Amino acid sequence: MKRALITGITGQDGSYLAEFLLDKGYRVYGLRRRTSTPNYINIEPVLDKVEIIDGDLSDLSSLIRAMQISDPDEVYNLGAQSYVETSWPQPLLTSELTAIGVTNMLEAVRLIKPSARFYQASSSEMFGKVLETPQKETTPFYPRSPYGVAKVYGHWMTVNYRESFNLFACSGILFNHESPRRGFEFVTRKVTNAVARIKLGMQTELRMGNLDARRDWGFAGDYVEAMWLMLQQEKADDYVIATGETHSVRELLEVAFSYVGLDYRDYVVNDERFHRPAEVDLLLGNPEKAVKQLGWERKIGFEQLIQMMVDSDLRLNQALSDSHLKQQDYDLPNPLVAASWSEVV
Ligand code: GDR
Repeated sequence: MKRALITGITGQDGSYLAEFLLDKGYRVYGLRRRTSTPNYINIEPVLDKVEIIDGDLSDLSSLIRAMQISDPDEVYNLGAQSYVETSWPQPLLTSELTAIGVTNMLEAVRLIKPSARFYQASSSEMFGKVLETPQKETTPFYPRSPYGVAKVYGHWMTVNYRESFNLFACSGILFNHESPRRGFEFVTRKVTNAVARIKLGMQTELRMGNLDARRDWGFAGDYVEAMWLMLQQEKADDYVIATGETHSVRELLEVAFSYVGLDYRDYVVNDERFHRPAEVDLLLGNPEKAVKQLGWERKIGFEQLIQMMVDSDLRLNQALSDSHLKQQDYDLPNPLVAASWSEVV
């Protein structure tokens, strides 16, 4: 039985990957950072099937311990401070986890089990103020946030550990990928959740930032398969994972609101708080290398993805409204929330 260690297992990607690997018969270990109110909501359905190990990407000794306990064949480094906006007010924390955390994890692999295969969650944010469109593996980086800078560091460390120590280390340059499990602060989920709440009479307006930003949005469930495929190849390499389509935030609003018969212009309010100090205006990935070499393909398109998220948020908010829970209760380890959640997602 193959064994995998996932950092960031409680996040969107970690939870989809854990399910994917369990289906393939893996024994799955997940690194969990201690918080005063644990949030297992994404992995609730598989919590009894995965082994949780306490640890933190900023603490090398905890990663060494996690490697010793899990003795993994594959390590997926998905943990990070992953919200771009937070990286301006918290640049050092972002560097500590999103950049140095990668070196810590690579060191733990090198010291304890250098034969383990390593996946690094790199990001399209590394392309930032893009120097070429569409972006591919050879496109130079120009990050536009402390988060983007930290990801560039992690990416090059991964490449360097491959070239210096011969680790089987891959970097997946993933463009935005979303799902009903996306955190509420990210733009797709913020919109689909608001659409559901407005439709159900629980909210009257939606405060937004830059509507002209364009992103290449895919489905997270499709993207975790690409992570796994990278680690099954003969040779370690880096791959762009994207849909090859770009849409503006405005188009996202149109698709989400019109799906429930509403016009976004009646509800959306511009709010300076959600504009960023520096913006990434346009992302569009070219996934040709992954399609050819990994045989990877995305299954879910943009409209279908957004509609799936709106449907899920309608069910979730209806369940929460029926049980008189408030939106902030989502984050609490409340069994009722967990129950409604696993029913709807
Ligand atoms: P991003 O995702 O920064 O691309 O990074 P996000 O969904 O936060 O923003 C996408 C774009 O939408 C614009 N925008 C808003 N964004 C948010 N969050 N809230 C708003 O109200 C709003 N209004 C407009 C943003 O300015 C931006 O242009 C995500 C993260 O998952 C990273 O961790 C990952 O590496 C990349 O995707 C690939």
